Order: sequence, then structure tokens, then C-alpha cells
Amino acid sequence: MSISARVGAALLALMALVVVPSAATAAPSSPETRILSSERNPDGATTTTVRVGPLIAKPHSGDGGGEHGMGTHTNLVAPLLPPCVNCYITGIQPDLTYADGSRANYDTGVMLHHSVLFDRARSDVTCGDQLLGLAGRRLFAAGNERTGGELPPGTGVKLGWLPLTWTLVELMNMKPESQTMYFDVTMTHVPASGGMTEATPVWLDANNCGDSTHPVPEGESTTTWEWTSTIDGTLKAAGGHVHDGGQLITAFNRTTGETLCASEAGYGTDPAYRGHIESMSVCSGDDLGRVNTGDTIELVSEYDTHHADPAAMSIMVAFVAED
Ligand SMILES: [Cu+2]
Repeated sequence: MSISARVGAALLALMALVVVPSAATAAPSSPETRILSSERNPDGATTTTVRVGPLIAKPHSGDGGGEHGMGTHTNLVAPLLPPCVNCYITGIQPDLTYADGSRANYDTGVMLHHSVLFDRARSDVTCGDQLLGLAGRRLFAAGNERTGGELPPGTGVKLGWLPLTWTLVELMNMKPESQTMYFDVTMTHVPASGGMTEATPVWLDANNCGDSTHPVPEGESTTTWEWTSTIDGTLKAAGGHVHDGGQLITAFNRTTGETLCASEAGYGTDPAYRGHIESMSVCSGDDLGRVNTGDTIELVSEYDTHHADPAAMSIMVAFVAED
């Protein structure tokens, strides 16, 4: 074991002591976090699944409450044991599972309404520190569609020596009894070393620095939002998040005229989703476009819904290698 790996292991152990019990004392059922599996890949990277749970989704009363009367929400905040320290995350895949490893989804009466990963050790690029006080930098988000992604080779999101990663998980239970499940995040990572390029997660959001929700009317609609870039760099990857009825979310650099990434929603191929949104296409490549300080970055979100939704979302997380 190298010195850096030994220091890293010691830091992880320290964080497990410091971070987990503080959350565990907040409520008796606070979820724990642990490494579920970790294996070395032939290319030298490591793939680690970090588990958060057990998560107990409250029973659905069936009284018409909840989203469209469909289900009851349970919101949980939990530490997320980082898969590594002083390292780069090069790929990520979230999932919602039961203790036996099977997937939890619409066909089992539950959905992963939202998940957001934060690193409290750094501040957020588009929100600074306005976001929930000490929330930190938003690294990644997914809804029930559970879209993951990989950065192009040689690029990764850096975790420092003391990443204070945590996660917000919102569940929706459509069953009259409570359900117990786990939020599993599988990450591919490499140690910090020469040759890796750091990608900065840039959160673009039609209702940024708030709860991210915005209303959409029944039928076709377009929601736009602008951000004046505060960074200079090259876009390496991006992916969107919209709700049911969302069709396409696109980020443009209006200053340079470039389309940065168009992320399309997918429906109707996997019966487990029961017709709800099941995927978002992602963009990944060495040079998806430029972002310069002062450029106008516009997010354009297109919906076509069967019913007005007061709490839709239009988010894209872009990963930019800063100059
Ligand atoms: Cu959402």
C-alpha cells in the first residue's frame, strides 16, 4: 500500500467516525453509508459502489396526496462515503435497489424522485454559497431515469484529501406499506496523478439556487434560463434532467453560437418504468464547445405534457475542463 493510499484509508476511516455518527444521531432511522463493492479494472481504474441506506420510504396513504395523488414522498439527507480521496471520479451510475439486489422502480411501487450529490469541501460554481448555506458544490444529479455517464478518457471530477460528500435522496412510495431500499452509486475512479485533467461540475438549472422546480403548462412549452459564465474552459460532458413530459433540454453558448449539448428524454422501452421517463441522453467528448468568462450560456427545456405540472424541472450538469 502506498503512502497516499494509506493516508487515504486513514482519512476514510476518520470520516466514517466523524460524519456517519453525527447524522445517525439526527434521527434513529438515519441512513448509513458504506462501500458495497470495489474492484480493480484491467485499465487500472477502480469501480466502487457506495451504498446509502437502508432508506425507508413512508407508506402512501392513498388519500390523493403526493404527486398527482400517485405516491408519498420521503426526503433523506445522508453522508455519502467518498469512494476515494485525492482522486478523480471518471464515471458514475446511480441506482435504487432492494436488499436482495433487485431494482426498485415503478413496477415495484416506488421511484427515485431525485438524488443530488454534493461536495461540501468546495463551493458551487453557479450558486456560490447561497445554496442551503453549507451545502457545497453540486456534483451530480439524477431522477428516477438514473442516467449515469462517463467523462472522456483522461478527465475526472477531483475529490480532495477531505471530500465531505453527501447526498440528498427523495423517494416516492406508491404502496400502502413502507418500503426499505438502498441508494447505490457506482463510481469509477483513479488516483490523482499527472496526466489527468480536472472537470468542474457546472450546474445549470431553470430554477437555480432554489428547489429547482418550475411550473409547466399542459401541452407544449419551452422554458429558458441564462447564466453568464464565470469560468473559461472546454466542455467535456453534460447530461440533463427533466420530469415526465420533458422531451429535450439543450445548452447553448449564445455568445459563440455553439450548441454545447442536447440531452433527450427517453420513454417506453423498459416496462419497469411503466411509461414514465426512463433515460436522458448524455454528451461526452474531448471538445464539446467553449465556455468563456462573460459568455451567455442558455438552457432551453422543451416539455409536452398531458397535464400541467407545478413542479417540473429543467437541469443540466455540465463538466468543464477549466483553462
Ligand atoms: Cu427532478
